[in-house]
Amino acid sequence: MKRIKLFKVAVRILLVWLTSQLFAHAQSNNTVKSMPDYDIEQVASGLSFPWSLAFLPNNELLVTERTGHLRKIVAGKVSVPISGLPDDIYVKSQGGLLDVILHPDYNENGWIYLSYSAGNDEQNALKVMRAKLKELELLEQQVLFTVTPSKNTPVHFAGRMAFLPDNSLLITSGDGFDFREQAQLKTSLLGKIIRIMDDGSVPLDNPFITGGEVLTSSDAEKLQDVSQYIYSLGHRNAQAILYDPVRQQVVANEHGPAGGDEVNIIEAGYNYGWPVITRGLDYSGARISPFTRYPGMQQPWVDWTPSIAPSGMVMYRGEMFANVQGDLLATSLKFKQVYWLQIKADKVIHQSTLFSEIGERLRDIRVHPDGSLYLLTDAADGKILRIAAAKSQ
Ligand SMILES: [Ca+2]
Repeated sequence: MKRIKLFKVAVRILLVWLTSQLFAHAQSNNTVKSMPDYDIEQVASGLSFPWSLAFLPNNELLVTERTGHLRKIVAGKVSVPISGLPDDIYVKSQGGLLDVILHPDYNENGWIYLSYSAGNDEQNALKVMRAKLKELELLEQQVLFTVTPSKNTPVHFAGRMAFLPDNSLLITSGDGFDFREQAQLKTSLLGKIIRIMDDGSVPLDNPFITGGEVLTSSDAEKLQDVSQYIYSLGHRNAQAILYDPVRQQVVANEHGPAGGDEVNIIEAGYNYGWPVITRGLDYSGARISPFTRYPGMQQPWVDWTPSIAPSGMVMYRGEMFANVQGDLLATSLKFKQVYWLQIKADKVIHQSTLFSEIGERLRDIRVHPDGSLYLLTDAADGKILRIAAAKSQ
């Protein structure tokens, strides 16, 4: 009898211990973090569909307006348009002046990189240029890259850029909407992530380069082979791309059709599936593909079905919001808020939304060197908003 009682007690202790261990494990894996108190401050307004933002030294800002202007903002004052932009910028529907980023060695070399759609209704393409800024004038302009083939739709240009540690530049290129099958072709740069060096040359370790040989302008035929510029394929319309130096990862998001918006961890040479695999439907409700999986094609890291229409995205590495460290923040055009994707051990363990009180379509999010968040609203009277930890009382 005594032995049985002892056994029962032991089992009970073991069960209690196991339960506590399981509970602790669940807690440590799923601890949902919350945002501390914050203040939202308006930095600037009166911007025409602002698309992207870069932080210059001395707390000055550069902002692109999709409608074709680049402006500098000093102490909340918006400048007149900066001169020296190309004269072939194609402003229509989703096209116009798009991304702006600084070279990683900007303080030494002064290079500013811009993406834009160029051309006309019949023939247009995404281009990337660089230039140096002197007061309100762009100088030493160089067009570094033009997506081929050109297309005849005013949508799905993509156009986001991010530098890698070796000073190569990743560029997202959209599928042009009517040309989705080209996202799977290595002979087309539509529906791709493209990689060039900071001077526009071909990085010799690009995944589809032919034999790793150095190409010069005399190799005209080989230069026609656009596959050497491809970093990854099977993308629809990637509206954000970033490099996280801590996890040493490239992360991009993209718009699906109706459903099937995605976040992907981007690896050189991988195929992300569009339009062969998708969880989205055509806008008509028709099925685009019967497949959500296919051999040799990557599954999304995150799938947003129904769509949220993600736009800008950052991996937060600032100091101001310690709770958000190492997590993704993505703006949403459709739901007018920021999606906070909490990451643990390379897994998105929780999603929540922030800043819905702003109540406007959001185009971009950037982290200021001081750790505060800058948001761009997508409007004819667009604003720059700054979100900072609330000052202690
Ligand atoms: Ca995909």
